[in-house]
Amino acid sequence: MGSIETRPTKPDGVFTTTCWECSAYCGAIAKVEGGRVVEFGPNVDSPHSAGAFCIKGIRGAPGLTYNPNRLLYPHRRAGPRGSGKWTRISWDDALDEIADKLTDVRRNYGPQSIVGATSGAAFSRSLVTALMLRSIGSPNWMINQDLCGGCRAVSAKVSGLPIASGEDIANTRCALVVGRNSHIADPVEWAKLKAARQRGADLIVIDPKRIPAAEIASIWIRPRVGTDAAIALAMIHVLIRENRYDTDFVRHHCHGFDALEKRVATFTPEAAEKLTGVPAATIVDAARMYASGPATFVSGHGIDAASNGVQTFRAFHALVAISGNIDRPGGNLRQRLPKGFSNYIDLLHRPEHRLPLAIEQRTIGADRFPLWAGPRGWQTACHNPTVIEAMLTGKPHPVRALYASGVNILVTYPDTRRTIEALRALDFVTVAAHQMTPTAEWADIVLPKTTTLEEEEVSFVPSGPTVVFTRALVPPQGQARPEIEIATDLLDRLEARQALTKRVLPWRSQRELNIHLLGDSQITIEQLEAEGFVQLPPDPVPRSQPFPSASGRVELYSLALSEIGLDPLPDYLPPNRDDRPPDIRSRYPLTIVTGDREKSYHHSRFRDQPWALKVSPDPRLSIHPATAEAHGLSDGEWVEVEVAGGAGTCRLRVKFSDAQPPDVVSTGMGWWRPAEPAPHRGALDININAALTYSGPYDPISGSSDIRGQLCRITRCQD
Ligand SMILES: Nc1nc2c(c(=O)[nH]1)N[C@H]1C(S)=C(S)[C@@H](COP(=O)(O)OP(=O)(O)OC[C@H]3O[C@@H](n4cnc5c(=O)[nH]c(N)nc54)[C@H](O)[C@@H]3O)O[C@H]1N2
Ligand SMILES: Nc1nc2c(c(=O)[nH]1)N[C@H]1C(S)=C(S)[C@@H](COP(=O)(O)OP(=O)(O)OC[C@H]3O[C@@H](n4cnc5c(=O)[nH]c(N)nc54)[C@H](O)[C@@H]3O)O[C@H]1N2
Ligand code: SF4
Ligand SMILES: [Mo]
Repeated sequence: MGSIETRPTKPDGVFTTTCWECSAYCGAIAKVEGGRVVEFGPNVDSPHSAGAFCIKGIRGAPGLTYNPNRLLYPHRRAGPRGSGKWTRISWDDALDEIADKLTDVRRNYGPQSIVGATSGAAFSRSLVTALMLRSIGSPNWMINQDLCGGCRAVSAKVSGLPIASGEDIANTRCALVVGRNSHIADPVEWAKLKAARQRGADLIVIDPKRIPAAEIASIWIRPRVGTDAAIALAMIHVLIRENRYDTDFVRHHCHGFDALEKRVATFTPEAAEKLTGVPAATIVDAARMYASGPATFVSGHGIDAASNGVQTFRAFHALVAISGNIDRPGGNLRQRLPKGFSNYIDLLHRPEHRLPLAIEQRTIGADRFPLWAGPRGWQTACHNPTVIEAMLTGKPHPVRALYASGVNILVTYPDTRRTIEALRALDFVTVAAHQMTPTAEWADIVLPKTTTLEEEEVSFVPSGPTVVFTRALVPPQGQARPEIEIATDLLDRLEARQALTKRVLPWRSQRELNIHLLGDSQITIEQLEAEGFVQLPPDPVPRSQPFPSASGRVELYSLALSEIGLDPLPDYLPPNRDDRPPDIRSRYPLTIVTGDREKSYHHSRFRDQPWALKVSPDPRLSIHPATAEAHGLSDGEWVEVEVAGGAGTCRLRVKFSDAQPPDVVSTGMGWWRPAEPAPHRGALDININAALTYSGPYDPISGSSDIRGQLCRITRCQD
């Protein structure tokens, strides 16, 4: 297409930019020579990341862009779906065909039978995909946040406590780190934690695994997997019993303290010891250390993505509130955007970008999880497992077409086989990607997407506070295009076919969207282009400002939950394995944790890059040497892993490690092998999600599934 061939070339030089490979948004410096990024590394002058960076930025971002296996042109499948045979086609042919197919599906089954899949609204591609779907008339799009930070977000919402990213580690006297391995997941946060420790702040780490933070902790608490809520409730119990809570903050800013006090009455440290395996005295010590504050709660995925995840976060959020650690230096600070600036989640909720309420209420999963899916949901997205069910059964209504972008659902959703069956059942699948992922292999048409070095983004990072800019450093390789250009071109074609409900994606380029995000903030795109980022003066939220809840207070007793008949108070919900009968427990003697992050990979990305494969060539199962010995296993051996109530098996390589307790094994996620044969490329073999189920149980509030804490057994592989 003309617009692609005439794209302006970009100048050579050295530029400030922002790495967009993950939501740490590290400030970066890029060197461009001959139209190619030849160096990509940390910017020590970045106000928020201050030189922190990781190998995924240095090697991964250029590696993805200049990958010899990069998808550079649109392709149509040339054999049956999943045959691995493809023909290169033009953008015009690709988009016309997609428009024709979607028009047919829309006419035959209704707009809601077309569904999107993206990662989540931290990225523009997800907003764009959601608004594209809405324009077609479908409120249905899947995000992977039910497997990520969804429980934290829903708890924050129903508690009226928007404190995500507001950890004031720099000024704290105590950091309470729960289910978070910043050492790998977030180099910016890890640098801050280490600095806090060096200047004498305390560090309490709650993690079943002896991670690097546990090694430098004042107190390391090692709970049974999935039982953290009991620790938080017992800490609240101690604070109240010993009168160590902030009576002033509770009186003026909390709702439901008396009810909370009653709820925690039975959660003595001794009771929590029985549930969690953590000595009561340790819980008391931790509670006192935390209460002496100011203390900041740093939380992670280790207590999220679970069928009891929202209640676990509710308990910690209540602890943060009654200790008065909110909107106080060194505590957890409420976050707000710079005046006039918008973020993607805001835009998703703005009336001008929405469908009529009656349609949005039919978002798949909104009937069952109204605080997750549909108009009242955090990001308004669907409940994924219910969508997969709909793809397979046509219930609650048919789903016949999928547009997936920037997500590798075949590898990253639990129950790989079922995801494949669901994709097979569809009439039409489009995947926008950087390479032929196992998800893309099940498409009818694949579209080449630009990478973080080729497209621009604008974002607000609360620490700093800074508005950061990701520069389109180089023109796209091949015919890759940014999401927004794909979406507008497709919507034009659908409009010509009278297949739109209401055009709610008004911007035609990434630049237009970014200018819209900057809004009336007084920050201009020209300023960002010149300087790479704009640091703003600190803008703390005063405590006197009402909290975003029905009562205007932090809701220890949540009115939003009580209104829909759910438990309004935080509680301990035991991990599901505790309900398993004895025969299952003896057949599956171990507990599995999945999702250990690896420095060289970002989920399923970089899996064919030589530098990454050199660091980590095979998927590992960390196992205590004593347990391995009892199983007759040696280091490096391949084992088959089967999860109780799971969906299949997967193969992993034993790695001896005494970091986790003897009854716990842990593994990563995101494994596939790009060099292996299509369509699965190892995704049914070495990917832990081939062994997990996505069919429940679900968190009653967020609909999240368990990706850890199940019983499992391992057997030596025969070959
Ligand atoms: N290099 C790299 N960095 C990444 C990513 C990546 O793929 N690669 N992914 C990014 C994304 S999207 C995310 S969501 C984050 C996730 O990163 P984190 O938020 O750090 O989450 P995890 O690594 O899943 O787990 C953190 C810790 O939780 C512990 N844990 C497991 N079960 C429990 C439990 O029951 N209780 C407690 N208290 N702890 C438990 C684990 O032992 C682990 O040490 O990482 C981000 N950063
Ligand atoms: N068992 C288990 N499952 C898990 C987890 C776990 O711990 N255990 N973790 C969960 C978590 S926290 C997360 S966040 C998810 C991650 O799940 P995914 O988001 O599916 O993971 P990625 O591998 O990052 O997939 C992104 C894909 O999109 C491509 N991509 C990257 N940027 C862009 C872009 O700008 N546009 C487009 N079109 N494509 C792009 C990448 O090349 C890659 O192929 O996995 C979840 N699944
Ligand atoms: S942590 Fe690594 S991948 Fe994430 S933004 Fe920073 S450099 Fe990029
Ligand atoms: Mo995530």
